[in-house]
Amino acid sequence: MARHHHIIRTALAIAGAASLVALAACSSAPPAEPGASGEPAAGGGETITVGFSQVGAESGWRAANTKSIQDTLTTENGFELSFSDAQQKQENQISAIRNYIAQGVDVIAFSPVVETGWDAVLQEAKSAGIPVVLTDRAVDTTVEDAYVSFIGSDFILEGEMAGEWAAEQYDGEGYKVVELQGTTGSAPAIDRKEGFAAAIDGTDLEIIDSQTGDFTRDGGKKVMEGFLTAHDDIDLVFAHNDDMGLGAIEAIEAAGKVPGEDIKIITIDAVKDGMQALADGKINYIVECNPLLGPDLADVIKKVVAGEEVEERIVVKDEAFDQEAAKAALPDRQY
Ligand code: GZL
Repeated sequence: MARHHHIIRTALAIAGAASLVALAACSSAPPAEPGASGEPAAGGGETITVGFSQVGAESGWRAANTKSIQDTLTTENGFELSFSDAQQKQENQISAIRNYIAQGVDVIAFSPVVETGWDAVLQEAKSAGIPVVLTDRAVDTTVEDAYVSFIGSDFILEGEMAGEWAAEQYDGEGYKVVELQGTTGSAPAIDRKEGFAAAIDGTDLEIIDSQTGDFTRDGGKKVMEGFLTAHDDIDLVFAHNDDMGLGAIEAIEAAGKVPGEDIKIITIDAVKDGMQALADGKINYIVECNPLLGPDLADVIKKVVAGEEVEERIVVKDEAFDQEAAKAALPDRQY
């Protein structure tokens, strides 16, 4: 039976409004008036210019996330979107954000590839009076009120959901676990690792190896090949995303073992390819990470530009699926 974690939006309002006022107060430029770009938009409002810096195109999740943002921040919906793909390099994101500041966009949004190293560019956006919205991943910054809202899943909970299921299913069998970590220094990799470890603490599951596969299918395959060479007693793979889990399946099959049986697999994302492998019995459990952040982003941006209160933290709800639940859910999956 699928487990459902309905994490509802955390309310906050005041801090969001305060941060907006603080932004305006700290900046040298006057606060962006609604529709600063001036062109009329559909529905009578002003067109809102948005600069978005995306992590890259590393996984099925990222492709679905990009589609959601580009399908929502359209001209018809009142936006003029500038979109950049950083190919998973922080320096590319920083230069893209600087370009958006130079263009004088109304709002900047981005999914930070890693948690740290953003202070300078976030201060520059704040000084330019341009509100920043975070999607998907969090930042660790000393800049006060660096962003007006962060929209994304609770990655620690996702790791806990994966670990709790593993504990329920496999505790008492002396399972040896290998972990395919996401991008080093990224919020999902740090938090999913933390959540999973906490959930299996006190069981006899043991993580015997852990390495980054950088959230890619090829990375997962290469690291799993190394694990299979180094260890002959692997019982379970915990992969921080479906794509690395799918790469691990290739490596396990090439080694003459049966994924989902000889070596169990738990992943996070629940994108279509992962859900298909789950339905086919090659993966045993998937915790969802909903990539469809476009509508929430559009809503927050419109409110920010209109000077309305926004929730500082919007936690996206996630579900989880076992093999039976995947078979039932597959026909209706949007991604
Ligand atoms: C999670 C997102 C992660 C996905 C990966 O919100 O940042 O990055 O889990 C993606 O598939 O590469």
